[in-house]
Amino acid sequence: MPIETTPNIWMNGEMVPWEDAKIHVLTHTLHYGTGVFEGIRAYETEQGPAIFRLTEHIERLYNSAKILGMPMPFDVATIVQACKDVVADSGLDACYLRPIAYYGFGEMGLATGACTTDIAIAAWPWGAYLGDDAVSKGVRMKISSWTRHDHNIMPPAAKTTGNYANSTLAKMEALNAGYDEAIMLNGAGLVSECSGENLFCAKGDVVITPPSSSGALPGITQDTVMRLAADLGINIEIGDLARSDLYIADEIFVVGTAAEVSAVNSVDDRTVPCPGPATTALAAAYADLVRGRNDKYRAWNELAG
Ligand code: PPE
Repeated sequence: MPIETTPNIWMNGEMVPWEDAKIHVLTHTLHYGTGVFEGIRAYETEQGPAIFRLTEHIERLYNSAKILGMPMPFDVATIVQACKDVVADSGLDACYLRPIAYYGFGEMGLATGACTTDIAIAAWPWGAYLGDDAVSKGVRMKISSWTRHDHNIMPPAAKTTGNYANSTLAKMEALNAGYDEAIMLNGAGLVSECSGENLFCAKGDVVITPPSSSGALPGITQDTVMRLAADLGINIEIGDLARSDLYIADEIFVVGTAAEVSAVNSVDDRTVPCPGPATTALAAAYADLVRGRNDKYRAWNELAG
């Protein structure tokens, strides 16, 4: 689906008209994948549009930059405020936000010492990432033939633009084979995560999600869902999962800012009961929370403007 445009994009401290928010073809990050980015959602709440866990997302952006060794030209508070300004400026009640920091035009070659970092923040409406039926009917998963990044190859805890070539290989392989999404194993053969979501797998009375040491991104939705599960009395543990654990699971769901809480109905054509009780309860609790209907976590609904 073509992107729905909004009036302006924030670039290095200024609002620039959407159609003028361009970069040079010799931008370092375009050539070498040396950018860091975030995906954040704003939701309509009774108090107005609120950006979910905005500060934590921007802190992760700065951690990604730190892992990459990328100097950042603004402080966290400035980028947090810029995101709030972008949502207010968009006039949207709900939207997806994409802050990105990249080495701009000026120097070529792999060394980044002489490069300056540019930051841009765009917002646009973005619907259900894995389809409108993802919660009720679930999605079809394929274990990817592509291995998730290793910590000493491309640090998976950094949301680096270049890391997503790996995710795109996995996603396209799954789509071309008629599936909805890819599950990636790490170099040791253990379950890591999906091309754009963290994974939870229930068996008996415990739900397991792989640790970030598996190569998974430390997901903000993953953390949110674990806190909601504790409140609901659902037993979630961080632990290792083998491919066969998925084949005989009682339920599986995947989570992310874009995908929210989405159910899985099969893995490599082995049927998984769907949607299971934990999936249904957590999807509903998450939908309420992000819309400001859970007083316990009100501080996570960061108002725009
Ligand atoms: N793993 C990966 C690889 C990932 O890309 C995401 C977010 C997650 C886990 C979940 O992280 P969090 O959003 O903090 O819960 N994927 C983004 C979509 C990527 C895309 O551009 O497409 C997102 O959900 O915004």
